[in-house]
Amino acid sequence: DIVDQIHRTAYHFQPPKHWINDPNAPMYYNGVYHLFYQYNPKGAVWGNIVWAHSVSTDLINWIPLKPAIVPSEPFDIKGCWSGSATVLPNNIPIILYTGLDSNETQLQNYAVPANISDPHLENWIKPANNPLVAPDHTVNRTAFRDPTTAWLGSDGWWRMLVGSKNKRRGIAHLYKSKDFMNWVKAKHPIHSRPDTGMWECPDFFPVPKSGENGLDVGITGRDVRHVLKVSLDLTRYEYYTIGRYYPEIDRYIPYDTLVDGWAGLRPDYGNFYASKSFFDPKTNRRILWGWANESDSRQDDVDKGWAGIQTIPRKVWLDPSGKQLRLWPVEEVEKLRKDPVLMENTAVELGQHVEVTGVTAAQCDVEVSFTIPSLEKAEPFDPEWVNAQDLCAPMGAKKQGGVGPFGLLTLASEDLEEATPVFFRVFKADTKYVVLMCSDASSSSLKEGLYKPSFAGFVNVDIEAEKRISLRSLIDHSVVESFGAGGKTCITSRVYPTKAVDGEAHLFVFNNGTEAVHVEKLSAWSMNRPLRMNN
Ligand code: DQQ
Repeated sequence: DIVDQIHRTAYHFQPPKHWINDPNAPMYYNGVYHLFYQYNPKGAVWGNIVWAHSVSTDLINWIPLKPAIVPSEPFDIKGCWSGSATVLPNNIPIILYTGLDSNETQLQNYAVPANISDPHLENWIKPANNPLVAPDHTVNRTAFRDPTTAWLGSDGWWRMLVGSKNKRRGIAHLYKSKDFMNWVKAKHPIHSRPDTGMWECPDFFPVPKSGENGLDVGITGRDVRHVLKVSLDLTRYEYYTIGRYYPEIDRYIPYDTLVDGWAGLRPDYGNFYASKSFFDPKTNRRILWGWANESDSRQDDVDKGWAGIQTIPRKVWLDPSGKQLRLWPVEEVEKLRKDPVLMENTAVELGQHVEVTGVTAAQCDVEVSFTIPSLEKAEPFDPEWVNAQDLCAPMGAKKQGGVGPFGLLTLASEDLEEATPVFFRVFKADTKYVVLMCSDASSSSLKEGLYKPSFAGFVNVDIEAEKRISLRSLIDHSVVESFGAGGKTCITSRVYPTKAVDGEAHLFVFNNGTEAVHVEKLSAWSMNRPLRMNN
């Protein structure tokens, strides 16, 4: 049977077939970007996990290599799970990963390149002194995984984190070593939190207090903040905090003004999991990769022959407020833009939808800034509304508002029966305005049996002072990755239109609020396919 491949992405990272999940050990080494990822070489469902490996010089075109790490030894015979790369001071990269032994005990292992002068680092060796770390009696042996990039303290000790839990307490264990080979568990975890469940794929990194540059791990100091991101197994969402890292006492302490738990800040409020960042010394950026799982059924995945994509890598830095991160697609993706179209100074009134013509709407990049002449008509905000996601379904694009909903109708059919609206809605609270951003898959497809969540997050902007807000969406057949207010709130949706496919897909600007909004400027580009994408 020829399976319909209309939902395969064009410029997102995908192998030709089979299942993928977490990005692993992203790194830049001697002029080459490496991406490893969890991969099932035998099918489109999770299982038989190996580390697939691709390389790139621009984060856009990717060359596939053979799997780098596959189950072969007693310490990883039941699976080679997630991990990270560390480039040692002598410029040798080393991978830390979780291996499952025959009892499915989770162990922390390492692998090194067989030939350091091979520019692709195709072959990896697992030395005989593995595993490096086995769970002691205080550690849950089946909840002990996903080692971070290690960092060297000024006291000469290496440190790494391993995700874990104790009953319902989420934990990031800290391990220390003088020689990278012998590791001891620190007296206490670097951080933990009750009632958050298993912390998968912890990511711990410094960010400068100001500016958009990144920092390599291990940098500390007065002008540096630290970020701890964890992936919550129980909710399948990620959250992060910003805080201070005190190497002398081996603790990370988040700012108490931030929520440390399920309701905390998220790098993405949609379908985005197991993310991992790395420092790119070529451009002084910190870059974050995340996995976007399918939202169709298991049978759909089997029929398609593939499942899972990596989102476009994002530059990450600290917002000048110090209160959240900002994320933005790496500028390399702009190399794929062609045939720009422009819309300027266009008023969009209540109930209007204005088509953006001249782009391949199923495969495009669109950036728009809206100005809002008046906030007078903003609907009242109920202080009980703490969870943004509860609001997006009842207050979708079709529910008329005051200021908003306004935004984009992505992957829309001509008759608008199918569309994934990405939009803002402004409310008036007691003393300030509250901005909600939604990416609503509920009417994305006429097909039944799909997961069609209404994802949402609040956007921390002073809309009263700015009177404008921006939105960017990267649209690629079955994925819409959106960035509100310059990357303050990001939402990724996976959608499977039946009518709004390829040449039948449309893009509109819409407003369903009584207050007219203005498109100050909208730029949209059709997107080329990379010349080389794992083929
Ligand atoms: N996926 C890996 C684990 C990790 C989980 C297994 C997160 O190492 O905890 O494929 O998606």
